[in-house]
Amino acid sequence: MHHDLANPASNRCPFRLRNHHVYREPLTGKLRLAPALAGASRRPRPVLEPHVKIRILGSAAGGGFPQWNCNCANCDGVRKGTIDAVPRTQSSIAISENSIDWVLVNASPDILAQIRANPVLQPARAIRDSGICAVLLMDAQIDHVTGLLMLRERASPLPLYATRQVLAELSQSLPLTRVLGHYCGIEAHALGIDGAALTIPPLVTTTFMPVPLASKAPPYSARRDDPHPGDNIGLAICSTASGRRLFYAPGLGQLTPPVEAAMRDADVLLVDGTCWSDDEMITLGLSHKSARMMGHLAQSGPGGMIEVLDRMPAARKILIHINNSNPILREDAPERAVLAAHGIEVAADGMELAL
Ligand code: HKS
Ligand code: ZN
Ligand code: ZN
Repeated sequence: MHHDLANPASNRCPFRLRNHHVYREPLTGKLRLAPALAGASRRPRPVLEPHVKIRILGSAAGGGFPQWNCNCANCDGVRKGTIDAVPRTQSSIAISENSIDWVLVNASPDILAQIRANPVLQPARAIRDSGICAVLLMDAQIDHVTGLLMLRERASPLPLYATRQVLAELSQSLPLTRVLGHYCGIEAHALGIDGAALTIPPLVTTTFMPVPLASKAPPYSARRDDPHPGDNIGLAICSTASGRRLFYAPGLGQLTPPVEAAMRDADVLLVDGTCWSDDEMITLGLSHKSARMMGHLAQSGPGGMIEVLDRMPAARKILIHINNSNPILREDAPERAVLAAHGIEVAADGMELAL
């Protein structure tokens, strides 16, 4: 699938490199008439190919869909093929400007299947090679980091971008970086949460701005009950060529002012779709915890994600990190019709976005 922005918002990106000849109409990669000028005696204006591509490698929450140990109606139904739903791997996205070098955002336990399903990530240039040029981690959750172990055979140290807190977890409680030191090695880059944006080589027209989230360190962490800014981040990804932005937050429990601001600034929102209702997992007998207790804002109900998205100007609003228990996994569910009425989409593996 390839989706362009249907109705891009105005150019709000503070980075103005190379954008002097980029227009703000929908990006199609072809010459076209701007609607206001159609029929007028003006020459068509060139519209450039979108520079920044975002590939959704995985769209499910931890455990994937179906989840290995689950017999809920969704998991059972998708296994048997009796419901209108497609399987999904654990959430991860990849970002590229040239379709050759990709920054992986979160390394899911399903990374090998995701590489198999996305030929652009496969070796193309040398006897040993990968399209993955760097990995950025948004937290230290098992469903977001354990894929790092699968990248151990690479020939050079893996550039890894994460906050100091996340890097600390990965050298202490879950010491993946120490383990990987005996294989490819890690080239660690600490992400600041002071509102500064960074670039990740070899990408040059994409900036990444970490946004601190109010949430907790993972269950395994020694710091679980002592939360700090930097334990979890959202990510504002900006194409400096088009000025368009995406806000990515697969785990979002609370709307703090910086999150609200980043969401308002975004042309595309790719946010927490874990649960439809706050008590979903309790009602189904799957957990004793509500979505909120697990750091996830449910879609329905007062103050829920639908209400949040309703007040955002983004051209596209997409849910990701969808738990196996969520009724929106069924294409024909009434909950899906509710989302559609609010202009909200549901991510699927293989979906591609462009900025
Ligand atoms: C299931 C899981 C549910 C699930 C929960 C969370 C819990 C944890 C924490 C999550 C996720 C999937 N698939 N991470 O049993 O159905 O307490 O911090 O992030 O991906 S939240
Ligand atoms: Zn998760
Ligand atoms: Zn299930």
